[in-house]
Amino acid sequence: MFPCDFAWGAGTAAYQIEGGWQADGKGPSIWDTFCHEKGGRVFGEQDGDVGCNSYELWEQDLECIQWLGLTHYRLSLSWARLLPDGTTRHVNQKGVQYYNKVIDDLLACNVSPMVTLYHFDLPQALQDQGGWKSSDIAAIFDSYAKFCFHTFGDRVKLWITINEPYVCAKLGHEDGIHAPGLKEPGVAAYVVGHNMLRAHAMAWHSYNSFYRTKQDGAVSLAINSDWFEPSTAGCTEDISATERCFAFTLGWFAWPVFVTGDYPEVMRSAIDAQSEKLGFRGSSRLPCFSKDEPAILGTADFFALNYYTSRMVKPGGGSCGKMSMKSDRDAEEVLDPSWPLCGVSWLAVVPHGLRKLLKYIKDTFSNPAVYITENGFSQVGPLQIEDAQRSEYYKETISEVAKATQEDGVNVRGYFAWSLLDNFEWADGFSVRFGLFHVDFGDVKLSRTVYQSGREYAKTIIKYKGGRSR
Ligand code: GBH
Repeated sequence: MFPCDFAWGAGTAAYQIEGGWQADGKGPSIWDTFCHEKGGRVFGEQDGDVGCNSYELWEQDLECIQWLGLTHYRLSLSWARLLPDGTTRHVNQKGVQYYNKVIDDLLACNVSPMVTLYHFDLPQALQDQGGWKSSDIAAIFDSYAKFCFHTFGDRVKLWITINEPYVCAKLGHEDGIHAPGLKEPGVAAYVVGHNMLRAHAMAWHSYNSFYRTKQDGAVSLAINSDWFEPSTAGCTEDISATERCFAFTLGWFAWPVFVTGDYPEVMRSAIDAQSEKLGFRGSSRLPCFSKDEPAILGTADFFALNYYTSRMVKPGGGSCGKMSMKSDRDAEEVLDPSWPLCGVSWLAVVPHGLRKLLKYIKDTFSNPAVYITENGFSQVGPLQIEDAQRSEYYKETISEVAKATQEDGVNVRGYFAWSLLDNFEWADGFSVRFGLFHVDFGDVKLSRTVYQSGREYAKTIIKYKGGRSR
């Protein structure tokens, strides 16, 4: 059903679980700043100061990982814990020790780490110099990446440079609902996305030139995408709106890396047309890649996909007369009434959307090796440890992945549930729970309790691994 070396994992991100925001010399990140601002934009003015306190309670997380029988664990490094001001001028040895212990403990338990270098938490010191909007950030990120490859790469074989550049760019710089909270619609997100691609590519080239021979690992970036379908099958307008949706999310990052070295033509022409309409003068809002810099094309050793949900698409949103990504894209996303919602309003449950998206990735990007680096279901409101519905959703989704592998011939190498633990869910604070383990945030011990969905996931792993013991 699944290849015997299939990766069965779960994921977390540093800011969402670690806490210890000032512990042992860690520098502040943009999420520390964003959460601490008065009249803040996070649910209940909550923050990740303590989170799941994984900085101190890592061993409990490891027990959860072992309990589930995972073969892989995806974690992210806190850049500001390792390099408090973001640069290699000053290394925080306590941070290095912490991640060394996590990685060594995992390997001692026969669990392979997949390590994300950047999951939304830029060192504040770098934000103060312009953050991802500054062109200098690419080289600074590259130094950080080299530092991590050098320090941890003897043991880490799967690397993700940047998690969801789409979310950082759009939610952080267009909508202002993620750190750094900027609202500069129609301009900043494209600049940020561009610099993230440059940063990713530089880091991949560094790995390729200086570390690959010795360390023999693989490097990619995690791209989030919904599955999109025309609202009315066969309707030409809906079909082209759907194309624009793909171009402005998945294509934005996947086209440069996997197909042409540049943005999708549909995206560029839509932005150009809208710029013209709005009387925009000056250089293109969607930057161009420089020939003097390392190539973007070919800078991924596998495809890393974060999939949560699906949408129907029709034209719309383009006539608001303002400069914004929405108006550039001119495509409206709608929900199919037959799709159940899970916890949060955006998460329509569409397991078969993942199968279709995987097939689309196979066909569009020349059959790459694919890791599903995130997929999951949330719970809000009263706590339900016996979360039968989430269990069911996981089961259905994994069976769609099986079909994609077996029937569609997609080269899926692994599946990572999001998330190992209930955690700080960004703008939603602790009000939304994505864990396979519940964390009791009301109790100082922050005790972890497995959900039914965690138990079922453990069983699924055993089933497919042919009786791996737990
Ligand atoms: C992931 O992004 C993140 O990588 C992860 O850290 C996070 O915990 C997980 O999602 C669960 O949320 O609120 O209507 O503006 C997934 C992609 C894109 C999904 C933005 C939520 C916000 C919709 N996300 N989207 S809305």
